[in-house]
Amino acid sequence: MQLPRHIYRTWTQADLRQACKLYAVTDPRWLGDQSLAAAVAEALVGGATMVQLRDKGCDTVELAQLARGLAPVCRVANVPLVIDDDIEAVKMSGVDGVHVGQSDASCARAREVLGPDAIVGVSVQTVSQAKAAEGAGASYLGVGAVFSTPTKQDADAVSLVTLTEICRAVAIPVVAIGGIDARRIAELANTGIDGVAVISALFASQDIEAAAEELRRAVDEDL
Ligand code: TZP
Ligand code: MG
Repeated sequence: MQLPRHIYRTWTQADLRQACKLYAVTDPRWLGDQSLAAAVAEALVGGATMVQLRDKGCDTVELAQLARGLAPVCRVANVPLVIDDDIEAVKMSGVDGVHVGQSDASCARAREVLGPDAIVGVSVQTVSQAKAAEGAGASYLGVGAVFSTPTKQDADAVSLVTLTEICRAVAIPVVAIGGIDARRIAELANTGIDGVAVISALFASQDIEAAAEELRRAVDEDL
């Protein structure tokens, strides 16, 4: 049975700021013979604070199915779960929200379809995109790629100066993404970000739980 999101809980902006500390973005490439739920559970035990289901190879029904599998794991950890890029899959699965990029459905559209309590995250690369997303009802912003990354080779680069300007320009939480590992988190210390979003630093690791612990320690100590 699917538990509708509004019966489960909603996330305040203060909750979301905490949830943005260590944002785990999934990638099927690294799973091997481990299930997605098992990999995510390890990340959560290690200290991940939000999860995004991201799988460019799935259609809407498949994404909704995967999301239904992850939802109980995230709920036990009291961590929000959002889906990359697919508003319909969010509606079907009843998870907490969606993350949209600049070439996906608009933030305003996502907000309109999912309602005022849903989480709507938006990827931005400039101050004007950041202000527009906040004005359109974004819950948080993802900014990147702050470092180059093999995970998304076509990602636009965002300088740390622009990242800092974006953090100053908006009141909603901001997470940096792209090429971030525990060692590089200190480089982001004075930008004003609330946390980091990572794919390979977590899911390409042989020990996801230990990787999450190390990342979380760096976030808590360095940001
Ligand atoms: N958006 C900008 S960079 C990126 C996305 C989805 C990939 C981040 O992956 P990694 O492995 O943490 O560098
Ligand atoms: Mg997208």
